[in-house]
Amino acid sequence: MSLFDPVEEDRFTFGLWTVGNPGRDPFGEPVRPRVGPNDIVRGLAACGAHGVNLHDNDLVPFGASARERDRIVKEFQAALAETGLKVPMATTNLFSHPVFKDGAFTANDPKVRAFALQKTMRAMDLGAELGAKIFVFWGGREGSEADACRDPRDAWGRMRDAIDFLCEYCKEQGYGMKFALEAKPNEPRGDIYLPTTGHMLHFISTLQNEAMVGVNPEVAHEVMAGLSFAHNVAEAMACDKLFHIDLNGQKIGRYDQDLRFGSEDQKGAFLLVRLLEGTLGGAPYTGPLHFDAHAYRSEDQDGVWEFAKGCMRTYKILKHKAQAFDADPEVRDIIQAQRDDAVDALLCGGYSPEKAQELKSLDIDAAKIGERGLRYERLDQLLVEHLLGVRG
Ligand code: GCO
Ligand code: MN
Ligand code: MN
Repeated sequence: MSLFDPVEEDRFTFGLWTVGNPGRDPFGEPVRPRVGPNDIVRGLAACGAHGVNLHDNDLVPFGASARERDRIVKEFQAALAETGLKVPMATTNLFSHPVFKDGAFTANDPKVRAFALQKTMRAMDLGAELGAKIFVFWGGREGSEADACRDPRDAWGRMRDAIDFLCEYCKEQGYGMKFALEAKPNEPRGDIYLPTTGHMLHFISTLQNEAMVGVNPEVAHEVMAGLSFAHNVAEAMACDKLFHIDLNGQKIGRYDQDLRFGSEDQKGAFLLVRLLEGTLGGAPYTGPLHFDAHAYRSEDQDGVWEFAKGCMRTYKILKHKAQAFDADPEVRDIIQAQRDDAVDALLCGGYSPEKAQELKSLDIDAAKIGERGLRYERLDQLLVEHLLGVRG
């Protein structure tokens, strides 16, 4: 067994829709036959994944009878038991069916909003039956092209009403789930409401059950918005709101590519893994590491499993490199060079009149500090050398 082979403690998960993606795109037909959910579970287990996540309709087709649903769920549970795979997260498909073309929770027609709530409560029942403790909300259709169709404040308020309602439903059922909201700036809508993780964090602070709601940031989505993914994740972690994460790869300025984790922007991926693993010294993220990505359209099913193994392997390689980087004495020396514990103590722990006086009378040589080189060129070069494998 190699250092980079996945093990249970790595908490790697994939969605049924990710390794099950048949390679359809807006310009072309599927290139791979559809693989059933139970075979996906077996394939993922063989790759070393810990869990599988799903939308309601990834498992139970839209409109299936109650009997059919129960049979499908029973067979799926048998596949889970056979392989030991878990279902840490579940979600609702509120985007595929034409009924959601104007949105789900934010649609103008109240019957559509009622249908979306109905479908989500059932998806939560399904998730609970499979043991999911995280429920994701990705509002892919919650947006607009013809912006004159509604006051955007109504969309915001409807979204809040829906999440408030569903929190209460979840509590009443005793499901013990946490909600994770996933932002995206556009695609499939021209503009999607609540477009970034920062917007979501503020939105959450207005909810009735704020404590049970966090975020599910995705690499591709923040990069599409032109933002630093690691900075967004760090804000969520600092607020204790990183409940789930969607890992993938994305080129800047493109459509949502959902590429293999670490296949693009290796430096960004390195800094993200370093943050999640806390190798610099901060508290690590301990939730599931979910890959929301799919294989290139050039691949057959063997290529899909290569893709899945690649996501996990690259994560572990980057974790190893982050540990080596933060243990490198030269790196530590550069980062620690500006430490001043006495001054830091004045800046922590809030305001007091004495501290204000002390701060005012501090003799700080701004000219000298301004002249000092910070050696960040060297630091970044060290990062590049660790990443390229010539150091550490
Ligand atoms: C996308 C999204 C989705 C969601 C998924 C789970 O851009 O298509 O990332 O893959 O993550 O629907 O909510
Ligand atoms: Mn996603
Ligand atoms: Mn996405």
